[in-house]
Amino acid sequence: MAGNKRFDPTLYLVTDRRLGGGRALEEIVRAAIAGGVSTVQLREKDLSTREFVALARTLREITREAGVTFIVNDRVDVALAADADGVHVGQDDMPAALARRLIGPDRILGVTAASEDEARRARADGADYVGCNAVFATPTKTDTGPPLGLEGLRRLVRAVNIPVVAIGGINAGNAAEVMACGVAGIAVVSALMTAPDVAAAARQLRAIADGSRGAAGIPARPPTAAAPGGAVGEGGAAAPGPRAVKVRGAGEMKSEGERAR
Ligand code: TZP
Ligand code: MG
Repeated sequence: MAGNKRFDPTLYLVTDRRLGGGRALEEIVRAAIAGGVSTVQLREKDLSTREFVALARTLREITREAGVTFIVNDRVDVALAADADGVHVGQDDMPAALARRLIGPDRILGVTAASEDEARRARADGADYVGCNAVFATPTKTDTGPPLGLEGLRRLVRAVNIPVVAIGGINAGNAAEVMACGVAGIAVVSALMTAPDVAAAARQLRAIADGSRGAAGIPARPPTAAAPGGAVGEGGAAAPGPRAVKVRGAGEMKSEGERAR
């Protein structure tokens, strides 16, 4: 059983096998974890269900051995079949409230949001974290709408009292300023999938993410829950150095007002 609601999104790898340059996805994921990736999301758009499940089960084993959170993109059924820690849905996927009912209270639900309204609705529907869509324009995903930019990202972070994970065009050159917006972590596809040395690239991004958390922008919130490595409570505006975010569980609901700054 998964149910790992205390998860660390600091450096969040979203996979895209097609960018791996012929390397096995398992090999890339292992290297990324060795370099410091804390959450892995399996994102597949053209596999059969059977192939998707098989690959998810393989990555489940790899991530479980490493103690890394494992999320499946889009597919609640595949997430359950692979005993993933959670599922991530977009605005055109399984509605978040239904996904929550299907996965139960203990698995992690991530929801993509492109606006403050979508982020608030995601939270109300049971999301544990929001993936912002997208900070910068990126060739990896071209249907994201206008990029949020750093100011839009800051507004989105302020809008909800659950962690926000930034995604879209993030690399070693901009990761620090993205983290400084108060996000709980950075999610990347190409910055790791295309890296010649995946472990080294992950190590570099992880160091930047750890070093620049809460450095500017939104003031840090004090930790409210203890966890190995130093956890923070709800909200992505983490104090410097935390390694785990305690996501909302039943009975832990807080009002949006508590996030007001
Ligand atoms: N969702 C929003 S942008 C994006 C996804 C999956 C792709 C991000 O890819 P990259 O290569 O990290 O810019
Ligand atoms: Mg989707």
